[in-house]
Amino acid sequence: MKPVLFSFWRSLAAWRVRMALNLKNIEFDLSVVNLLEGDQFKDSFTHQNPEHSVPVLQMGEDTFAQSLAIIEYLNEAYDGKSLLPVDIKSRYLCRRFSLVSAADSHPVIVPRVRRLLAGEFGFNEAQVNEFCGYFMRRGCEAMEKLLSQTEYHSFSETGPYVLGSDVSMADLCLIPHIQGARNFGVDVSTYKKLLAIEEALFKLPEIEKAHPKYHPGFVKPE
Ligand SMILES: N[C@@H](CCC(=O)N[C@@H](CS)C(=O)NCC(=O)O)C(=O)O
Repeated sequence: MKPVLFSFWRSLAAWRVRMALNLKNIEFDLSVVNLLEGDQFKDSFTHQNPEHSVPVLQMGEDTFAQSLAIIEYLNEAYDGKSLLPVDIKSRYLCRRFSLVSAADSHPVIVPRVRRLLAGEFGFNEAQVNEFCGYFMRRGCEAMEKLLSQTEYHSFSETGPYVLGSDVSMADLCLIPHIQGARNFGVDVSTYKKLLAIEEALFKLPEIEKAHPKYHPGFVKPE
């Protein structure tokens, strides 16, 4: 039986995992969890993940959650393209870059935070978007600056991705981050290094086919 990924088109974290599965050449089915309609709180989903969030990856009897933990698991359990570098300093750099988005920006822009801001703190839609845009912009700025620092910049001589010639978990965090920033009105045109990496990544079919626009239920942002 194929693995099932519980996913939503707008989820940045589920997007990371779709790209990882494609890069590892693992066929999977999608099960849509509509986060805007509250599917994450239904009993049928809650027993999969008590955090009420996607992605969740069902593989046989096993259930996996937390996108970066899933990516590392897939990397260790499956042959094929490595999603993290082998050299331990490069692995650290990969994780550090990934966490700028996955740990420091993305967690504060998710639906549960937006609901809280609007419901408990009276933010209107523009204020919620401004709040989210602020954190996504900070993430973009940090990633763009990191790429200029010697330890990251030296990779750029070997290839177009965050860590040079090999696509890594860092790229899987960068792509959804840029789109997430756009979704909240951030002008990303100043982040030239991020945009160049994004463009190179979308030339890969494994990356292209994971785009939310191919996801069931996709709604084109206005
Ligand atoms: N750290 C988790 C984040 C999971 C997460 O918060 N996912 C969001 C979508 S990107 C979600 O399902 N949110 C549901 C909600 O906020 O109600 C990961 O990387 O997997």
